[in-house]
Amino acid sequence: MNESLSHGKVILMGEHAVVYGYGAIAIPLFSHSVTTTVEKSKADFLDCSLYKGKMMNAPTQLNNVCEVITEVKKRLKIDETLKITIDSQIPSGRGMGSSAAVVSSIIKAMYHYKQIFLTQEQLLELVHIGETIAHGNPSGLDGVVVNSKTPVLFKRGKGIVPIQSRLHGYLVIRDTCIVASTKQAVADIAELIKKDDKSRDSLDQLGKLSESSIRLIEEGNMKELGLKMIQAQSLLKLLYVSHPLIDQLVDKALAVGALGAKLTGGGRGGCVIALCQDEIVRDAVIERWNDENLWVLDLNVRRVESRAHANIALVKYWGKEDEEQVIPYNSSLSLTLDKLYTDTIIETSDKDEFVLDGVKQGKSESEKIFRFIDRFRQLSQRKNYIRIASVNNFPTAAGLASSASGFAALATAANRYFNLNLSKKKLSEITRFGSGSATRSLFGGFVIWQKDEIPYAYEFDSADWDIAMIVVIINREKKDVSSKEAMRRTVYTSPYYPAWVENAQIDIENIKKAIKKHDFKVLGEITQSNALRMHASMMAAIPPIIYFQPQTLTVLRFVDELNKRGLECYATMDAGPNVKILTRQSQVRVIVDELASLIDQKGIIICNPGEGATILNES
Ligand code: 2P0
Repeated sequence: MNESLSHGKVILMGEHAVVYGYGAIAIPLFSHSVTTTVEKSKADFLDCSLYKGKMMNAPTQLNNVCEVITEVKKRLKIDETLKITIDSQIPSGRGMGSSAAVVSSIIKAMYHYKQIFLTQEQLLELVHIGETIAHGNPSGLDGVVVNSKTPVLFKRGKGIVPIQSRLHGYLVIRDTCIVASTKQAVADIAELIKKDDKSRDSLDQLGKLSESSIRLIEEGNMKELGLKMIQAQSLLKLLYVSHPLIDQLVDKALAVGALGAKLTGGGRGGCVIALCQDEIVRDAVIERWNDENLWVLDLNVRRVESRAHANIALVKYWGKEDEEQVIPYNSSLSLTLDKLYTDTIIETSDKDEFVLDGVKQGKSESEKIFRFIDRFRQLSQRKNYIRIASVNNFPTAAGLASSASGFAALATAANRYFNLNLSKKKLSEITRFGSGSATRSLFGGFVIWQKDEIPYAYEFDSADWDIAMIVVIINREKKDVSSKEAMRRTVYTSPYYPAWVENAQIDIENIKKAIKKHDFKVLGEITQSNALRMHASMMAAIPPIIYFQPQTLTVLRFVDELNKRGLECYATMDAGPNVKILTRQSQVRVIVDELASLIDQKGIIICNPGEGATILNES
């Protein structure tokens, strides 16, 4: 069985003005879709809400559907007879793109049935055949929007441009159930503007409102967009295309806090839309509009995918002055790595769920993640459930900074999903509650996590000089003492801890100078001694924390030996047995060849400086 989906559409701004060359903006109505299935059958058979029976006996309202099916059968050389089942949730005859969505879903399902690739051009051309039968002279707008993932701007004769929407909140749509002729409304306006300059002026203003709304949609400026909708409604009223019921519904929506409300489509009946910034206003509008013929379009992003790279500290963060507020004892400095990263998807769901590397996580892991997510929920006032799926392209929790890239990717996706638009600095202030080192993975190159009243991270240097890091994996298994617990134990029980903090503060100042001067020798020496001092402080804790394994020592001594032979390489380690070698891109090959006698090649990852966290895609 082959199933294909298309959705409805709603016009946000620009109806009527579009006839005079201005742009109109339409939004895909994801909440309302059509699904079509195609299967072999004894006769050509149609099954939809309007009709169930042989295609040859279908009523004339389905002429568009039958014509398109015949045309596709011809093009794809389908000789067998088919049963086509159409399940549409889009009300027909309401300007919501029902006919285009139905026809387009059928076309996609038939191509899928024949396993033939369908291009966008072929799809639109075939939809046009159906739309010409249904509407006479279609603009082509519906065919595009019912298959689009983004809002679109449509201009007569100029085609369609996608708009990257940052809108959030909800659009409530209410059917007045008054049937009106769009054709008549268009003709009446044409007469009106011939006689009356003021009407011409209203029409121009309407067109300009529509075009200036594009920027507001891209910026997610809901308030301004709402005001433009209110102005558009007044102008449409002046052009005599509103209706007393439309006016009443608009007033009711505005009275309960909608940011804007107006008719959509031809007017004099049809549908009304209200723009609502949150769930509270949405529900208030639904209550005031109290009707069965009412739909809600969720404008919020439904799926975001982000990527953040791991970072390795050259001056480490080890210990919290304030555990609850996650204030480190000292500032730290790291290098972001290009080859190690986490990809995270956040999507709207009917329950909270966290999946890591394809495995659904249990209560305690999930609770930690969702406590973090609740900070974003609180800021955005969006309370819906989400599914989080993260994939690390390297071993998790083995001292390779997976929590750093993990929480940085999660924070980046959440910032977008919850439409907060926080700057990276602000985002780093929240990210620390997931993991301190994750603040640094938001940025690329050399990054500092600055100790302060509210600690924050920033890019210190882009690292676009001859720098590389070789990651040597000695053990891929999850460590048995978490860094959080190891830090705490070191702070409370190690007599060397105060000396570590004092020294780290000196290291950070000196390493900054070395980076600015591109002094690789000093950079490497500080990196190596800082890591060993961190491990010395934790070995002195009670009970001791020993992340070293026999091979760790072998590699450390090997690096030391290479260094003595004149190669520029220095070792660092984190909360695990694996070793990272800071070196020059120009010396990587020699070092890796030398390492081959000690370490399996599969355990060696060659990294260059990496970029900051980014959004990979969204819909
Ligand atoms: C660092 N590490 O600077 C140090 C060096 C490991 C060794 O930061 O408790 O997972 O979640 O803030 O960030 C690892 O600790 O600790 C870490 P929390 P995190 O990279």
